[in-house]
Amino acid sequence: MAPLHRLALLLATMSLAAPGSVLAASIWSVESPQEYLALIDSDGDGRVSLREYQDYLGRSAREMDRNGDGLLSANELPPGTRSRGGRPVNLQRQREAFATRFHLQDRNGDRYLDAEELGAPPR
Ligand SMILES: [Ca+2]
Ligand SMILES: [Ca+2]
Repeated sequence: MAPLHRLALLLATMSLAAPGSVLAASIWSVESPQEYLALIDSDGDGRVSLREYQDYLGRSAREMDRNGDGLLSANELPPGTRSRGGRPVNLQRQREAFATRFHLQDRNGDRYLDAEELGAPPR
């Protein structure tokens, strides 16, 4: 598999419930890890911080949390999607899961992800 395919697969697998489907669509539209990095790198310094990573991956979930209680309940998820086991998606827990993934992807331990680290397969 090409690295980007693995990346898309990884992100689709790690994301919880509905936010993943939105994310997967945006991942498939980028051509290279460099483009993917540019999408996430909101301050434009050429590397992805944990904050940028969490903000990007959690963006669609935050938009869906209409009552702002930090949970995505069934009626806040798009029609046709279901949360795992019917339980609400906890956005804080989702952020923590993103952080765990971020640290795994940060192979050189400098607390930032470069394009190569972003495109690397999970270990
Ligand atoms: Ca950055
Ligand atoms: Ca790094």
